[in-house]
Amino acid sequence: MTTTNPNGAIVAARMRVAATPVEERDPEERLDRADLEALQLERLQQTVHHAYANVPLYTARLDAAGVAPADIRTLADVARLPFTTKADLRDTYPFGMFAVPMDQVARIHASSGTTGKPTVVGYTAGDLERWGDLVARSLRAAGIRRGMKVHNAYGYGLFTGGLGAHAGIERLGATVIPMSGGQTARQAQLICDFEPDAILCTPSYLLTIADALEAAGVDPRSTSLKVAVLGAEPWTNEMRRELEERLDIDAVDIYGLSEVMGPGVGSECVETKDGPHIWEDHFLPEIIDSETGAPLPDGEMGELVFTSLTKEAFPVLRYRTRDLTRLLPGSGRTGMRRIEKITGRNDDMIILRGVNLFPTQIEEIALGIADLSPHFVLELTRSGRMDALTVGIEPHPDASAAAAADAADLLRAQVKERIGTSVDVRLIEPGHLPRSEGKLKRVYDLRD
Ligand code: DLL
Repeated sequence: MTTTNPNGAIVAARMRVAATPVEERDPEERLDRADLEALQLERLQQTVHHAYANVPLYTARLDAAGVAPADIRTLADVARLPFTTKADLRDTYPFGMFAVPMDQVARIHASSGTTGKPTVVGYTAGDLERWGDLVARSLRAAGIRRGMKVHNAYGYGLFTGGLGAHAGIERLGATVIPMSGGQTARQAQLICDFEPDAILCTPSYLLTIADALEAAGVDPRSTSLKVAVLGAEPWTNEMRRELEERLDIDAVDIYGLSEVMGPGVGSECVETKDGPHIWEDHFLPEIIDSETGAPLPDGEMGELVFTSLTKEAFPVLRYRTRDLTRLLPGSGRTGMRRIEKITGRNDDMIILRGVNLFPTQIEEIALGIADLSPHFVLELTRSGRMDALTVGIEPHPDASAAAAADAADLLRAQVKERIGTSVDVRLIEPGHLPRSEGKLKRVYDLRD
């Protein structure tokens, strides 16, 4: 059973786990807006001083902009600071933006990046402690408690997902099952044997695991799992509904990025499921116009930008995430603002004959058609000067050939109607598309 909440999110009518009672929340989660903003300002001032004094790139940038750390007198003054981008991390590869001597760096993570050098980030022991606390806060908001078993299928290693989630589970006092990604048949087996209450992985990987359970003759609804904390890639409320119904769980959204910390920059509350609350005591969010860089008011769509407020080894000033969303008032945690569920990144946007399209828009439409599966890829090709997009999609395994063909026609028609562009749809035999083991690659650009 699902219903739609006032924010348009599709939520389960019945929760499988309980919301966090107010008295079990961190004191910061209970701050009112004025006290939170006072804390943010104090921490912002410290961060700007620290970054200016210890990172040559920030010294040079602030000097060039004519801004001194002492000029930051209000939270709005953050807009006087220059932006930081992924290119800055690449240009200072590997450790040029660390703000503490190496003997204070307790851990390094890196993201592979699709092109060129990876981006490298560092943490002091204090940073790792705060990160563990924030992931614990995120998991608590998702309804996970001490005494529960948590199957962690985010990848361990340089990716922040595995080890970041791991520390939070331990910090919460729950039992961690450190699976990492991959070996999917074994994941399914251990879910049956160890009976975890919760699973942490990407939404696309949870689909793969559900398939593996079925392949092993296990009804995915019959496992011990009650809640999944899913993130690291864009996913829609339609995917939430699909996963909740398929596995009889609550599916909760966790957000983060390595440059800003890792998982747990923000997270949803299980009782509202209306977009991640940003843990604003540690990160100051802004929304800007991607084209002009101008700050936008709360409620308007734009690019999400973060300034860290407590990071020691790797402070970031106005880091441009390339994620597109808007800031909304808090709901489950009233003092902290939320972001609308992120369904697109600047980088993922396909411009097809003048129309902007995100892969999640296809996901949303495909999941509304019963005879289609959630497994699809997007292929961009060019013939002459015309770009074309083909949606390669597996029909639902139980659909007849005729039903699958009708479903493909319906997908084509709905994409045209709702997005305003023509695409080709190619049906692919069930089980033949590559399955996710982490972050799923959906778009294949075959244009030369
Ligand atoms: O993906 C950190 C993470 C791990 C978050 C596990 C949540 C769970 P990166 O590899 O640096 O870090 O990728 C960050 O992934 O800028 C978004 O584009 C995307 N992303 C992360 N979480 C979400 C989410 C980790 N909940 C990039 N919804 C971000 C949509 C997300 N996109």
